Amino acid sequence: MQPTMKTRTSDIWYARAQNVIIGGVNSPSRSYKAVGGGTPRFFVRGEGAYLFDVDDNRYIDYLAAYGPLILGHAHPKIKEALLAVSEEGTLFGTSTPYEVQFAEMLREAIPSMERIRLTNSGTEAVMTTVRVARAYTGRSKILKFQGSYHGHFDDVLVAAGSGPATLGTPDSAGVLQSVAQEVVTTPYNDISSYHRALETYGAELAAVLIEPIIGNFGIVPPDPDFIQAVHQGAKEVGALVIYDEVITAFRFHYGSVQSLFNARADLTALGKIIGGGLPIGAYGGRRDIMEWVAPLGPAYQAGTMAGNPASVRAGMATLHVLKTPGVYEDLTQKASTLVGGLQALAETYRIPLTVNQYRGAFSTHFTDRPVRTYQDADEASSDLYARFFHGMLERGILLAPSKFEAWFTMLPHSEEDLAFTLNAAEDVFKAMRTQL
Ligand code: KE4
Repeated sequence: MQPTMKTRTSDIWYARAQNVIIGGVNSPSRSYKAVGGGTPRFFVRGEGAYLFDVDDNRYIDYLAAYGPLILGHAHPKIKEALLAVSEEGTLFGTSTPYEVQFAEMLREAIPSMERIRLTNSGTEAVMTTVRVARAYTGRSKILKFQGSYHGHFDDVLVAAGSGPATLGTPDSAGVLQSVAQEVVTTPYNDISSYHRALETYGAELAAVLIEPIIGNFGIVPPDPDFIQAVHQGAKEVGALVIYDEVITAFRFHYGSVQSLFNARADLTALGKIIGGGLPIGAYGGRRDIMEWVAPLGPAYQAGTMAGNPASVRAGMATLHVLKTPGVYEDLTQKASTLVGGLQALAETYRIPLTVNQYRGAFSTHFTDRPVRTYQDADEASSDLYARFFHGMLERGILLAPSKFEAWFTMLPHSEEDLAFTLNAAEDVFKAMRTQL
């Protein structure tokens, strides 16, 4: 029986946090509300594949800060970059050579980004691609896929309407009905619904906004012909295609999903990994579209910290490490070891489990059915995920506190870490079996 972990100091910090930070967290994802509650652990140190909480418990980390920490924590090259920044100055409010070098690295990896602008978050990046698409096309509506998350700006905090290809309804208080009415939502991996939406709203569509490989209702790759249908349909109605690659860029290989799918987005939004653990976002695309952005054009976007030396130099350091041959094969191998082990254990202990993997990332859905759409992911058991999450946490494995997130491998995950993880999972499945 696993000794119960000491969490007293996290309890104290959580009580104190709730007196000043709303919900005690600076992002709702970090609360444990989606996994039946409990005290979010408070962490003070990361080292390679591990995080250490305020009670000095060690966790093997598969959250990877929701994706950015592909190199692991406190990587020497990141330390080096940030030491230089701390000595030379963190922010000038001016142009710097670093942001030029960084933007050139991004374009070299993602050629469809002919012109680029740096921002401070993925939300800002996606939000601006929507604004620029509306400016360029002169159209007001966007189409997004149900269950996808694109950040917290109004246009995308929109839930699916009643039917499969309908106008959205606000998915957050404070989002206006008039804003939601400009958003068409349709199920991912559903070509006929997509075509129906285009028939009804195509002439009004500025853009189709897609996570080309879903990362926000687990990892869900597109069906073989889906991506091609998305591009073809958008082209036929004169809408742009925006790839939200905040999760996917540099996650699966050195570049974007576009080169894996032999596709070319009109606009692309980036974030997470490219900042090396610092605040970052970037958007870019076709030169004729991007030239609508101020100061060249009338579409405005700005930011005090945009392109700041700290985020940019940490980002460049990260990309340089990710260029190392074999890096992505190694991440994929780690994920495959975990996926194979989890599937075998779920079978042994008769736990309903579907695992979706794409190279170095995967997601665990407590259902015995395939997960290809948001609805499939939503119907998977929240209760079983919550039990799994807490059971693994108690045993020193940190997963995302939501059944809709993914496991991310990191460079420093060792064979021993993977074996330790699978042993913990066996323990938890054993305990879950007795409660099923
Ligand atoms: P940020 O504004 O959080 O940097 O990026 C927003 C965003 C945009 N697009 C996609 C596909 C994203 O996944 C995200 C942010 N992802 C979430 C969780 N999957 C971040 C976690 C959080 O909000 O705390």
